[in-house]
Amino acid sequence: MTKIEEMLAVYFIAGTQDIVQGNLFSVLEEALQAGITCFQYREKGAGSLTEPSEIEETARKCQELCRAYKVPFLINDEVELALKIGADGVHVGQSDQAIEEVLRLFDGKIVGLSCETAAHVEKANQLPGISYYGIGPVFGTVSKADAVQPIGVEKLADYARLAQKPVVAIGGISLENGQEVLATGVQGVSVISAITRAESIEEAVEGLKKRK
Ligand code: TZP
Ligand code: MG
Repeated sequence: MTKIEEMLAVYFIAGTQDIVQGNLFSVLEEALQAGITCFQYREKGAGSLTEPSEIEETARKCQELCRAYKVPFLINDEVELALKIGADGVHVGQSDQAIEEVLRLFDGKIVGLSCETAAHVEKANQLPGISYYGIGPVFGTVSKADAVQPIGVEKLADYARLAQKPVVAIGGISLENGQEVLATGVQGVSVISAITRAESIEEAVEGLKKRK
């Protein structure tokens, strides 16, 4: 059993397109060794794989690595792939497959939903099956070309208060601003570039944990 709050602490997201050094598997393994608490495979945007068999093979390898470290393995958007390979769960956005349908398919598994507005959070609060909300982007991001305007930390704090589920913050979160983000009351931070572009993945993961 995964405790969702603990799983959200240092939540790493990546796909082929995010890798600037080494390869996805070496970066993921280093991040797992450093203590990430969740991994989401997100193959999306410029430079991502497009061949379904290659995506499946990559997903399975990432899943195997996560299993070895007992870290939950989620897939972004691709509900069918997540079901096919038996991922621990799925993360979807507001314009992906309808959340009600996703919840039916993933009964008993982890389902995360992206929320960008107070209205998104209020609507999500009506759906008890959702495991957690991903709220953001908090800051500008280099990792998502179609990201909406950043909401900033004040709105993040407002939305987190409104949320009846655990919250992970996303978007432009770094070693420099991570503690300020965590001080809003969110359960954790989800990052791409803070890990994929880190000089030291070990130091990045350590520095993104909430200081007591
Ligand atoms: N959704 C909102 S911002 C974002 C996603 C997937 C990208 C986060 O990447 P980074 O590099 O941590 O800003
Ligand atoms: Mg999506």
